[in-house]
Amino acid sequence: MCTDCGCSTGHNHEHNHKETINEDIKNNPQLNHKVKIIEKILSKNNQMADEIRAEFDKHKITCFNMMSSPGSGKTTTLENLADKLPYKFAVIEGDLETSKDAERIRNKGIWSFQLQTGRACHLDAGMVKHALPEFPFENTEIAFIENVGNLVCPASYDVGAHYNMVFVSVPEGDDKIEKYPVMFRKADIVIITKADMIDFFDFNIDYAKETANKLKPGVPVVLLNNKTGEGLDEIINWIDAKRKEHLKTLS
Ligand SMILES: Nc1nc2c(ncn2[C@@H]2O[C@H](COP(=O)(O)OP(=O)(O)OP(=O)(O)O)[C@@H](O)[C@H]2O)c(=O)[nH]1
Ligand SMILES: [Mg+2]
Repeated sequence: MCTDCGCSTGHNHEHNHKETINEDIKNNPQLNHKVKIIEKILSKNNQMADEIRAEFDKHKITCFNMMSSPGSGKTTTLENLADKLPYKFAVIEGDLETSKDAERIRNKGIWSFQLQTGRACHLDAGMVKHALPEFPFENTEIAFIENVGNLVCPASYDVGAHYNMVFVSVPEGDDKIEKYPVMFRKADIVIITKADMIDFFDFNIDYAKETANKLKPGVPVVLLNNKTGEGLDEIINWIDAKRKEHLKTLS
């Protein structure tokens, strides 16, 4: 898995190989040292993420972290939201290279800042901080952070958002939710994109809903067709509810 950032060490749940890993760490001073360093990095990241959230809170901005594997439809959903979401929003984009996604968002008349991570397979709070000096705090109600396309590592890094939106597309297969539990446990909403492809893939919606709810009881699962916009209103209603929920915590 990811050797750049050590994301793979985040084993905090039951696995049948858990004991082996713990024993390995205990008996291997080098591994033990590495785990301590990663814990320190994550704790520093969490502290920075809290600072980012506090900055958003100060300006009454609700922030959503969008995560999925590459190409699930995060940017396309943002483009469609630009036409319909009744809130002023801004977007922080994360990709290894290029500013393509930020350009797509700007083409819709929305402020966007591109973070290029180079080799890193996820955004972290330190990276997101780089976007803040230019962020239009005074003219924004909602911030979206589009994370690097990756169904594993972004789940381990708090980026200062209030809520997580996790996308999975029909062509990826209905087993992805179960196979990537760390990500789906973090989801406040699961959005199944490319619903127009359902007849071409053996994607069982009921099974996807069931597995999502096993990992995160009560999580809403929305089917989205970005070609027709079907499902977008449901997502907008959810964003609206979360926005109101967030504002209540500030008063
Ligand atoms: N058929 C169909 N295609 C879609 C849908 N949503 C997105 N796409 C297509 O899927 C491709 C990838 O979409 P993006 O929005 O760029 O995906 P992304 O998640 O932002 O990708 P990364 O930023 O690279 O991780 C594009 O060709 C979109 O047009 C959908 O609902 N149906
Ligand atoms: Mg994108």
